[in-house]
Amino acid sequence: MIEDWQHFLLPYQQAVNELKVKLRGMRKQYQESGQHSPIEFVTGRVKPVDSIKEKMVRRHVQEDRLEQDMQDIAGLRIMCQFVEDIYQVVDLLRQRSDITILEERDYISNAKPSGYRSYHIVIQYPVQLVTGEKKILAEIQVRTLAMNFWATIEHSLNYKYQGEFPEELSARLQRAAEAAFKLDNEMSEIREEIQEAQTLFSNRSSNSVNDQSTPDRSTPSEHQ
Ligand code: 0O2
Ligand code: 0O2
Repeated sequence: MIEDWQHFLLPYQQAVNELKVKLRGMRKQYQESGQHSPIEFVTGRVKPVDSIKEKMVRRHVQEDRLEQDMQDIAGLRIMCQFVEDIYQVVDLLRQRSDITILEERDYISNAKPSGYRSYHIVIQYPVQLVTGEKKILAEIQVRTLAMNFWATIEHSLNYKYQGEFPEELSARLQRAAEAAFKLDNEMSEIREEIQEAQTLFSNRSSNSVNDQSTPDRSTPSEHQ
């Protein structure tokens, strides 16, 4: 019986915090080198205790098997602009020496019956505790902004209907998921043009920031 959930979840929180920094660092590196970043933004969370308990009942997970059998207590989400970026991110993750990939689930080419699309990766990640190293499981979901929009909406509706959608709503959601995927494919078609425009735009923005931050040396500073 887990009596102190906060204590149990501490390494998971540490893993989420560390992985957020690392994944956001990858985006920074692309930005610094003036390249398109396959990572648009990163979020992360530790599963709330109530959701853990609910999933334990739904998936018949015993408390003493929680660490091995519940893969998403630590959850990271990577949002991308284009479907191609998702596969680039997955490749980048495969090359990292600080994580071990245990499982990959491609719900992009194999959408779930609900219409849900994302690429799921289950990893093993070592956190350094004062008591020593602890390897924990974490789930990374990689998806486009359009997939994220759909999943966020569907998740809230799911909460309202407890998974028992009226047929009409369920059909509409499936159509919406296909429309979102069509949007992703349309954007992929003009990806090069979009990226070129974004590079121009970000160079212009950083130049104007530099212009503003460089003091005019011909006038004495107010602080002198
Ligand atoms: P910025 O400058 O806002 O981009 P934390 O770990 O404290 O940074 P927190 O509160 O735990 O973040 O939240 P979470 O859910 O992990 O991540 C929130 C981050 O995702 C924030 O970035 C949001 O800006 C970013 N985000 C959320 N939705 C969107 C979106 O639709 N588009 C974009 N581009 N970013 C989004 P930061 O790092 O706090 O900084
Ligand atoms: P949360 O934290 O509320 O998002 P299971 O959880 O039993 O359905 P399994 O096999 O453990 O499935 O893992 P799976 O299906 O690879 O991934 C589960 C997670 O993917 C879910 O977590 C959701 O985050 C997301 N997901 C999967 N299917 C759907 C879907 O149809 N709609 C939406 N919106 N998200 C989905 P949880 O447990 O729901 O937790």
